[in-house]
Amino acid sequence: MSGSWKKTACILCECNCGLEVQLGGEGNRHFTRIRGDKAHPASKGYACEKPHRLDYYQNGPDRITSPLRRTSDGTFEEIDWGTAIREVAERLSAIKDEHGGSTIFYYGGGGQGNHLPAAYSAATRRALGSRYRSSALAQEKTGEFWVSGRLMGQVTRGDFEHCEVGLFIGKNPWQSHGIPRARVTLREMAKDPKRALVVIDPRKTETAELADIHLQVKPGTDAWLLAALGGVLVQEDLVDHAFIEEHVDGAEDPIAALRGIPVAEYCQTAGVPEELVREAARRIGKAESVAVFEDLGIQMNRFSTLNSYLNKLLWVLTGNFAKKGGQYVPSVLVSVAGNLEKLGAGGEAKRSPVANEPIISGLTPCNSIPAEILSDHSKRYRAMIVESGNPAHSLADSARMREALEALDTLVVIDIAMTETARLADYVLPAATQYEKAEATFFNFEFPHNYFHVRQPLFEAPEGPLPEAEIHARLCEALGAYTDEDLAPLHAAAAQGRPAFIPVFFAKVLSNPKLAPMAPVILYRTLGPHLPPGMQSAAVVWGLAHQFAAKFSESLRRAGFEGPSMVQAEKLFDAILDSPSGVVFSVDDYDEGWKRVMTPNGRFQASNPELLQELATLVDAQPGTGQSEFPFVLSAGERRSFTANTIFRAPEWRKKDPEGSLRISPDDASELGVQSGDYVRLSTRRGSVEVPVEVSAMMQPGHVSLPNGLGVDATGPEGRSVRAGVAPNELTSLEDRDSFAGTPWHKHVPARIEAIA
Ligand SMILES: Nc1nc2c(c(=O)[nH]1)N[C@H]1C(S)=C(S)[C@@H](COP(=O)(O)OP(=O)(O)OC[C@H]3O[C@@H](n4cnc5c(=O)[nH]c(N)nc54)[C@H](O)[C@@H]3O)O[C@H]1N2
Ligand SMILES: Nc1nc2c(c(=O)[nH]1)N[C@H]1C(S)=C(S)[C@@H](COP(=O)(O)OP(=O)(O)OC[C@H]3O[C@@H](n4cnc5c(=O)[nH]c(N)nc54)[C@H](O)[C@@H]3O)O[C@H]1N2
Ligand code: SF4
Ligand SMILES: [Mo]
Repeated sequence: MSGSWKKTACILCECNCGLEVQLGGEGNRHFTRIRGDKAHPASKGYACEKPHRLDYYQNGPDRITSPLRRTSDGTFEEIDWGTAIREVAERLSAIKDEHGGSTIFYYGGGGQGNHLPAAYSAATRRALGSRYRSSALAQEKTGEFWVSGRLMGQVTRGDFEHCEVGLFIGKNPWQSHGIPRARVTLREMAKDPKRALVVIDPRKTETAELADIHLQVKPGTDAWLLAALGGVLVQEDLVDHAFIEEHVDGAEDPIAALRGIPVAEYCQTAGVPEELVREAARRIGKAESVAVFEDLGIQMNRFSTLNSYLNKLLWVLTGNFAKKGGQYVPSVLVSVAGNLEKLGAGGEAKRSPVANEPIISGLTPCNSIPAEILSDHSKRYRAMIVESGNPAHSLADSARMREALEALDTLVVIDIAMTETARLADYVLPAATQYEKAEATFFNFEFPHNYFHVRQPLFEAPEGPLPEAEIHARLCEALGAYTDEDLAPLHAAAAQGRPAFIPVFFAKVLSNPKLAPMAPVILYRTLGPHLPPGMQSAAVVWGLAHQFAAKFSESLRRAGFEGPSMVQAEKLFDAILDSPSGVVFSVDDYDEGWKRVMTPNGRFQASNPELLQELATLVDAQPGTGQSEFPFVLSAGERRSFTANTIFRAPEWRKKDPEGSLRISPDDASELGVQSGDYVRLSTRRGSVEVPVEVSAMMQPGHVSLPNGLGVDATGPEGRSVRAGVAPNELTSLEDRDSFAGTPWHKHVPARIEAIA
């Protein structure tokens, strides 16, 4: 007998494809069948190979089922929730009283599919007076955010479904996805003779194999290549003068700089034939529409912020914005990039308290976190809350990161599993998994139709773990952020239904400076119990729906939600609760983009003097590692068929290559005298490991690549610790980072390789 299909979503990458699942096995607590959900508005039945292994997440090793407290001998003891919440609140309050709330640092807030914790933790952070925070975004996207903030006060995405030319720079969407139904979209682009797929990657990736033009750049030389592409656009007059005239200020500065680019010389530095670069530039310049996606290959590499700028110039100077197939600004429920308007002309980023590093989108650069802790500065970070993140594994220089985490007065970790970070904590608070509570992602970037999906829980949480909303509500209550009396009128109104609740919530909470910052947990406590069973954690989404309606009433109306904005918000929230496959909440016209450009005059501001200055330094800069001791460039953290950050801890989830081989070119392998499966010693300035190699025609000589997410310490079947593969950040350094955004150069780690006799 086959069971019934239940709807949910995949949590393994930002796409969050809709899934249908069947449950069974012991206690009915396992996934037995999984398939794509055809009713999901974005993925439409698509799913890659990874979600079929999701039972290794839901029933993975090292699940935490009780709050834990570190004892004096370094082991953990189980404590009850009452004790855990009271002690965490007391210890953090003491730090706040003595040193100020700004010394309490928050990291994380969600992975690829769970962003409600970020919404609820905002209340705890405010109750503590915490000011500094960070997340994985501050080791990949903040450089791009800074460039986009300066350019237009917004972040853009590309319309790959409709573009004539699709350009991927340091991005391998065949494996990493990042656009809906990636493999379908890529194949369509490749098949259509009128369209072109252009890929910039030093490897012949699965995406590059499909490409019409593959610019197989030498690792770390994208700045030269992108400058050359821009140079051809300007020098062959392929720019869109009418668009620039109408929409762009300050274009003359980058145009003058690009006019002076020695194209032939820069192509040679980048290792790409000049004719192919010219062909790509002409294809881009003449296309009806161009969509671009830059990702880790250039964002975690030398000149990363300059790369982002040069990439934006390609589509700004060719007028590929606010039209079908070009760049767009999605309407979002929550902006993961934060408010970028302040970065507009002359805007200054805030600075971190100890290392004085730029804070972009409110995030402390990940590579400066150890320096913010390991210091005797009075403003140093003394306590830290880590939620749904594993910085001891995922941030540069794990050894230094562990030292910093251990030096904190108090480390509190909220996770489902005993991670590398949790093992260093003073308190570990166990969370329900993403399939045991209502959850949602704020990676909603589609256009012209955008969608949102609150997933309904599939399982009851076991005795012990709690959803983050409950954890944060209890912490705020223990911190005395609000009282039962404060909530009494809200409880009474909520019992009468949402129409009665709205005015009371606005009057008692939003117009009360003490309670407004607590809005997320107050909604959870008061509105939450009146939501459908299991959906209490979705309460904060009601507030987001109201915020969205106030700002994007037209987009909502086009999506079918009519009426005044208050009514639209209520209809939207009902639709979210009633749509187990997700709901289209926003429909836009292409030219809507112009209303979303947040510069004072609504025009792009294309001149960026700091980055133009850096562009000028390329003439004298050298490609390569520049270190004869470390002649190889190691890209540490490649996305492969069976990698998913550290969401899975059980190595068996991987169907192939359980140890995560180091990919190496055939030439380098024969020079070293190694074959696939042989072990080599891989060394960098920070560490040295033994790893099996895979001789791969994808790789060019001098470039080697390790997968991401491996090397976690899981507990195996007999209680023994098992570690499969290399933890990439045992090999990376804090100093290897961008000078503007502080983002790490994980894809450009100087390395040495020796055969093992
Ligand atoms: N399967 C899988 N998918 C994932 C994830 C996962 O763990 N596994 N993680 C998700 C997350 S969090 C993210 S941020 C995205 C990241 O998605 P991607 O950025 O696509 O992933 P990577 O494989 O890290 O890097 C992309 C490419 O950069 C190339 N590269 C290396 N050096 C250079 C260089 O010098 N120049 C250029 N132009 N390219 C270079 C690599 O060869 C690689 O093909 O993936 C998401 N999707
Ligand atoms: N060298 C190198 N390092 C890299 C990268 C690279 O390419 N190279 N890539 C970087 C990138 S792009 C990213 S995004 C980061 C990712 O690294 P992190 O941001 O650290 O994220 P994850 O590894 O996904 O860890 C997510 C954590 O959330 C926990 N979790 C899962 N579900 C829940 C839940 O419902 N509630 C709670 N509270 N916890 C939950 C998991 O157990 C896990 O510990 O890694 C980065 N690190
Ligand atoms: S593309 Fe991403 S979200 Fe979709 S099924 Fe694959 S891993 Fe999951
Ligand atoms: Mo990421």
